[in-house]
Amino acid sequence: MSADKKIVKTIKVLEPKEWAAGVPAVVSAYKNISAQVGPIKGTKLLSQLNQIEGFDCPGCAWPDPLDKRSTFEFCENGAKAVADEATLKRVTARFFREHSIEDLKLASDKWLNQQGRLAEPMYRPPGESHYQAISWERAYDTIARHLNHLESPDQAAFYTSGRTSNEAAFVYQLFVRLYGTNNLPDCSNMCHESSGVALNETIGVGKGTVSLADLEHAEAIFIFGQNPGSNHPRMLSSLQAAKRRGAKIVSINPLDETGLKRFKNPQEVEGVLGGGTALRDLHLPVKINGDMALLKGLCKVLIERDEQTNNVLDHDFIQQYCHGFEEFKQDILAVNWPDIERDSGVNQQDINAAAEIAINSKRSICCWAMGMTQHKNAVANIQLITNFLMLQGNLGKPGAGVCPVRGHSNVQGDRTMGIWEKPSDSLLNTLAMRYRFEPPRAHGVDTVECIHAMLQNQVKVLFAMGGNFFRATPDHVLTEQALANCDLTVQVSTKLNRSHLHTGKAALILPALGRTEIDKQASGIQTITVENSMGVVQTSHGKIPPASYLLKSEVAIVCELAEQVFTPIPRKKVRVNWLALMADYSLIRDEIAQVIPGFDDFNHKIDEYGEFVLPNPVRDQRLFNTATHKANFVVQSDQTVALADDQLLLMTIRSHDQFNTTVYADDDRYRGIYGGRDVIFLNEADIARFGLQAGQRVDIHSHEKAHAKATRSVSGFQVVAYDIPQGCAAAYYPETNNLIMLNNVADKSNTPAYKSIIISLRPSA
Ligand SMILES: Nc1nc2c(c(=O)[nH]1)N[C@H]1C(S)=C(S)[C@@H](COP(=O)(O)OP(=O)(O)OC[C@H]3O[C@@H](n4cnc5c(=O)[nH]c(N)nc54)[C@H](O)[C@@H]3O)O[C@H]1N2
Ligand SMILES: Nc1nc2c(c(=O)[nH]1)N[C@H]1C(S)=C(S)[C@@H](COP(=O)(O)OP(=O)(O)OC[C@H]3O[C@@H](n4cnc5c(=O)[nH]c(N)nc54)[C@H](O)[C@@H]3O)O[C@H]1N2
Ligand SMILES: [Mo]
Repeated sequence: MSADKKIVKTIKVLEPKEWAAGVPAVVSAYKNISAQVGPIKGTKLLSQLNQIEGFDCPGCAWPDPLDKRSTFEFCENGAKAVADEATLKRVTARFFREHSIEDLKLASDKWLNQQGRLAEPMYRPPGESHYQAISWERAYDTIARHLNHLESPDQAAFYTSGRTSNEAAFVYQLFVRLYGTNNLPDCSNMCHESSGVALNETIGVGKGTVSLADLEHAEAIFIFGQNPGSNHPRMLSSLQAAKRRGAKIVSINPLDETGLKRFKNPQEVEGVLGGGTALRDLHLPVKINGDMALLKGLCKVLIERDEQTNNVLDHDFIQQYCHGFEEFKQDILAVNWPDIERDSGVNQQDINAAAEIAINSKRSICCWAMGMTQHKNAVANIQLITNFLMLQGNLGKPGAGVCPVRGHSNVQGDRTMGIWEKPSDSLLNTLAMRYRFEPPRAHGVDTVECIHAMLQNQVKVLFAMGGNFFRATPDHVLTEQALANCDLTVQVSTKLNRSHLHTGKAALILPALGRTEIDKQASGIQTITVENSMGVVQTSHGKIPPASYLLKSEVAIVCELAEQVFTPIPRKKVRVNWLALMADYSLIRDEIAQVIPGFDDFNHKIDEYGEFVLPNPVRDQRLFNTATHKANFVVQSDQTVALADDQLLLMTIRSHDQFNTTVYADDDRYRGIYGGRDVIFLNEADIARFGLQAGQRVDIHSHEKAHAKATRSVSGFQVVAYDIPQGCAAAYYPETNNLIMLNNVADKSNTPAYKSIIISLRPSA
């Protein structure tokens, strides 16, 4: 066995980089793909990435330009995602004979992923130490037997990660609801749920309101808690275009992320040879979770200036479209600068400078990602961002709006297709009418609730469509126990990960086709569709032969399973011809067109144009489908996390060489970290205050609240002195997930507060 057991070696720390992309990004893209599939096939694959007739990048959800796509419409990290999926290495039955599950638990996330593509269905019988090969028929039969023996359909839960296509997501939610439950937790519960909840309450739509064109026409762009240089690299091209048109860019982030400093566009000669484009005009080094105070400060400057000049706020917009302005104004005017400075960690002068940029802009956009959504008060954060924009009428006009930048490439589309534990009545009513059944009405469990339900033996079967449930969720101690309580856990996957090792009593691995692969069904080669972060629905065509003849598409897996599950109940089967849908995905799109608003003429639209834009009432008509029928100002009470003297607030973040729980390599080039991931970034003053030294190893302990005893810990993290506000710390996800308690979640959205963890440090033994 050669799984790389953990060896502690010194991690090399260099100065963070001053610019992003450029030649190193291109070199890294080609190096990665060549290493996995060879140079010729690699170059060919990259040339098909994000082209109209090619495949959609399985990386992030950043949109492709609608009109002018360059031949290099991909980024370094998109190339890594493609290379990772297209790898020539395979995990076969032999691999599982050679490695016991216990042994594999000792391997790193990186090593597990590097073993290659899962090539055949595998089964772990109860009590066995190894997985064994199983046929698809027997695998379906095993799942169907478990599902059909549960006392209630609510004893099963069906997770989704965000790579699943619209077609697969639609048949999946239909199957689950026909089976009888709304237990459809998804990765969104851990990601942008806070954005959805916040925006639904304030503006009546759970999605962003801007398009790529808006971004390029904005006069000011505020970027809160996002690291696009690593996680949405193609966004840098849009920011560059905006910059060249004279836009001002403000970054609000505890870290001065390299990607927002300066960008060398690898698609331009200037980007290869020249000095690149400076992006952010201003960086506000906010303390972790200091954004509410900062946003209140920004709103205060705008409101007070308007009292003097009467030309800052858009009074017509507020009058005609908004609700609750007076109360909001009084609340904002009541906050004082010493409190704002203390709670945000940013001084009044810098907040004034940012407000000045807003005041001088007629069209402003706010972008944000996980730095805003993964705190206890995440929903309040996002409502304040929205309210800040509303003050100047920055909703529903060109060049302005809210822009939550999504994570997984189809996480937004999966929601649109009905992957949601809290479905709307209108979706359920439409499903009821079209498929003539009474859908379950009670809301299902979200991701955190699912873990609680498994712990209490209320959920006994977990079926996961993609993702890495065990590793992505909080509190490994409890989550492992929760999964072990299940009678059966099923992972539909492309690559080996920890969720295949921490399982229920019995476990199945069902290997699926990836986005890059040709999907051939009875009627011929199939097209799938996805929806990007800006509400554009696009087609994707797999280009390479499947990694193994035993792989099945996610659509096929759902349809064949549904056939099997509903066989003893023919009444349910007749409503949907699963095998016909599986044979021809355009029939699924016909169903989607009947059920999901905005998809009329779905097949025709994609045949004709390849892509189309979904309606957005706020963007298109300034229509706010909220309880008040207006855009709501919301008064937020202050919520700072209290810390004891020996405690810090930890945010868990992504490196440049990972995709969520998939670790490609141990480097984080932009932040200057090489050869390891077990690091903790600290301010020099804190290092001195705790009597530590850079380079030393520490154990990290987490606490439920200030002064409380430690509950969880991880050990052997190398201290790195970094430009981060005092009292704050940063470390990589997922190595630190065990530190997050299951009940440390955001109000209203129930998203784990992955970026607000109270910790203390002790030197490692
Ligand atoms: N290559 C690559 N691409 C990806 C992913 C990946 O792992 N790798 N993941 C995908 C997914 S699912 C998602 S959700 C996105 C994630 O994209 P991001 O949200 O950019 O990812 P994170 O690394 O979690 O970074 C959060 C940023 O928020 C900052 N931050 C943390 N706490 C706070 C705070 O309290 N206030 C403020 N203002 N800032 C804060 C951090 O310093 C960091 O810059 O990327 C997607 N794209
Ligand atoms: N501490 C901490 N934890 C976090 C976060 C954080 O910032 N900090 N971020 C959270 C966020 S934003 C998210 S979105 C979640 C991510 O949670 P998940 O989406 O559950 O996790 P991923 O790591 O994206 O899942 C990777 C696995 O998906 C499978 N896979 C890849 N492509 C496909 C495909 O096309 N089909 C199928 N069936 N399987 C596929 C592969 O087997 C791979 O191992 O993690 C959350 N967890
Ligand atoms: Mo995400």
